[in-house]
Amino acid sequence: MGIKWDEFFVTGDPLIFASQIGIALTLVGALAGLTYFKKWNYLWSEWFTTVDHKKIGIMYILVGVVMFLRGGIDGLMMKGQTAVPENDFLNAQHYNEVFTTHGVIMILFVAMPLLIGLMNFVIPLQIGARDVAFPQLNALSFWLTVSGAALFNISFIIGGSPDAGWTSYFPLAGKEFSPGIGNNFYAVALQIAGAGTLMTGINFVVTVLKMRTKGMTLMKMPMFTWTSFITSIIIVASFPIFTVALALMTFDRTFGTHFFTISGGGMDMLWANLFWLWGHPEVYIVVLPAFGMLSDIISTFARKTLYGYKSMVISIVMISVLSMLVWVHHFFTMGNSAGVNSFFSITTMAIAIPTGVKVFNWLFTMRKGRIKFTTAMLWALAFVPNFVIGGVTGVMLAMAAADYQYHNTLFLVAHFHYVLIPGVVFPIFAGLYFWWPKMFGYMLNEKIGKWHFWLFVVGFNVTFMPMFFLGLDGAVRRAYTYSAETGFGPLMMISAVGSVILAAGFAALVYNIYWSARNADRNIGNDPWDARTLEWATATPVQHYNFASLPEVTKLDAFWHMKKNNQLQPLSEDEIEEIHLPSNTWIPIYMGVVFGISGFLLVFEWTIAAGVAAIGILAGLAFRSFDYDEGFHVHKDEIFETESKWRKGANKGVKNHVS
Ligand code: HEM
Ligand SMILES: [Cu+2]
Repeated sequence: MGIKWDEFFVTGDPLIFASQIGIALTLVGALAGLTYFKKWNYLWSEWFTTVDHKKIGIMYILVGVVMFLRGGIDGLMMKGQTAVPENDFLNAQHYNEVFTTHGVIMILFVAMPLLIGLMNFVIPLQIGARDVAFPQLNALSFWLTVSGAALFNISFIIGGSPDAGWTSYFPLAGKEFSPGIGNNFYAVALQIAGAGTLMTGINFVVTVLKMRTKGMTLMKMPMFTWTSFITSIIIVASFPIFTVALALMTFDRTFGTHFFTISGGGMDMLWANLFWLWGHPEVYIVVLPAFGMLSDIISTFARKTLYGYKSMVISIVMISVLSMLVWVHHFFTMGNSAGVNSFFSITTMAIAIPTGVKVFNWLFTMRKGRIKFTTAMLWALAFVPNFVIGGVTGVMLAMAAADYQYHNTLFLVAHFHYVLIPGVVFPIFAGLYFWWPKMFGYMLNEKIGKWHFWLFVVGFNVTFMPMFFLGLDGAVRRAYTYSAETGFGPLMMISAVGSVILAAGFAALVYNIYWSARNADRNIGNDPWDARTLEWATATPVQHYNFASLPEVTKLDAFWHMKKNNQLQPLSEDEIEEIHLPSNTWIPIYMGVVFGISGFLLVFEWTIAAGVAAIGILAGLAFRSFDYDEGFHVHKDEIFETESKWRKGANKGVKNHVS
């Protein structure tokens, strides 16, 4: 088996050629810049080898934002192609590749890293802990995610992109119909990133169960902690299914087995079932933490305890159980009996009940609250009506008989973007505006934030609303073009214009990050929003050991009550004890690199070389086993100095440029 060397680089497409040159130049520029400004040492010791959940969280967020650029450009290219009938900006093959990489990247390398990044940064602080349960494992999760993302992303310049959709259904995704190596990138890169995600799930289940500070019972946990906890359980339950499915895919494509090929005695529907047994819970994996962030943000800016806390928790648990029982709604039209379809119709519609409960809880939390219209709150407000459109069209799709009409049309594409963008992307933006001061010690600019908000929300609706009507008129998804007689032209054009507005909104965010990093006020105190949960009881930006002494919790919204009851005593010198923290380690990043190399070789089906490279993985495990590093201690005087410095300026009140 071998790949011809002349097929190694993707050639013949001017767009891709330009990107190749662009990427090469950027790489050379970045490497030269880092060397010239002597930043390697800093990067290595402060970031690449860190095991600090806060830094790992920030790196996840960086990956997510960069990948959003890539996934967004894919989206814009598709909208450009379909803006007018019979366009030839992208040909059929290129369009297939673009919607495949767009879908995979948006879900696995945008939504997941951004959410896991925020979880990483916030959850240990919210539960009053010094870190996650397994800090080294956390770093390994991150570097495997980077490794998978890097491998997946190079496919379009080296070897060729996967092109069988983000669902990669067999038989299309098999060797017979996709003989190139593009789909190997899907199988191998997602395997590596998935392993990282699974470890994150395990880590956060243990962290929430074992690391909560004194007094924080389960029913006193902030809602973001609750949803992250349940999400982690869903990860642990569902990711292994994907692991198995991808492994079988690799066997079929690379080693000639026939798990999914009918002619060889396998079953293509086995893939569809395994994929969606993971894929549907995956939707909740991205949406639940987002719900949790919104809950905390809404209660902060409505200045009220979350309405119906208990019903909220019950709803999340119900959603998590139901999420494992609905997967067949993704293929109502692929030959199930009426009985099977009815069962899955009903379970699917049942999800609307707990979800509806949550929507009413958010509305009641805001009712009679003195709402502060910060940018973070605007995202939360816009979430409600937009997400409801996604939810209601979801119930329409859940009716199996009706789905025969909607299936594989742009109606579906509009539906899931109305779920994923208001339900995941809006909350992530809300979370970034909300926690940015905790992460970096300054706020994102609220005025640019409002530009970001309005452009993005208007652009989003102009892009995706027409797709509902196009879909009802019969426009199919994943089609690279259509004839003028269909009459799709005008709505397609409106939708394309919308995507440009949307992109301008995203550009405003990027500009905001740049502007605020340079110009924002650094003197903002530790609690600029008058918030309610424990992460705001720390310094801004957070001191590396999080809490000098671990806080004790008596109520929900612990920090709020501490403030109201004046329990925020300054620490005295004799209350301070030495703090034990884990040391940095090179092993996680090393593992990311060897997994990446081994995966790359496997993608190219150089199996012996891949096996040899995998020895490097075993070596990493061995090093880890013999690593007796016991961590280090932060000394009392250092803690005392840090603490007195920020506490002097603490609780300056709300000095945040928000009127
Ligand atoms: C930001 C602006 C976005 C634009 C302009 C956009 C546009 C599109 C378009 C045009 C398609 C393909 C339609 C077709 O079937 O021909 C598509 C598919 C898809 N999008 Fe997006 N999208 C955006 C954001 C997102 C986000 C944030 C997510 C997920 C978090 C997402 C997930 C997906 C998925 C999973 C598919 C299906 C891919 C497939 O058919 O295999 N998109 N998008
Ligand atoms: Cu589903």
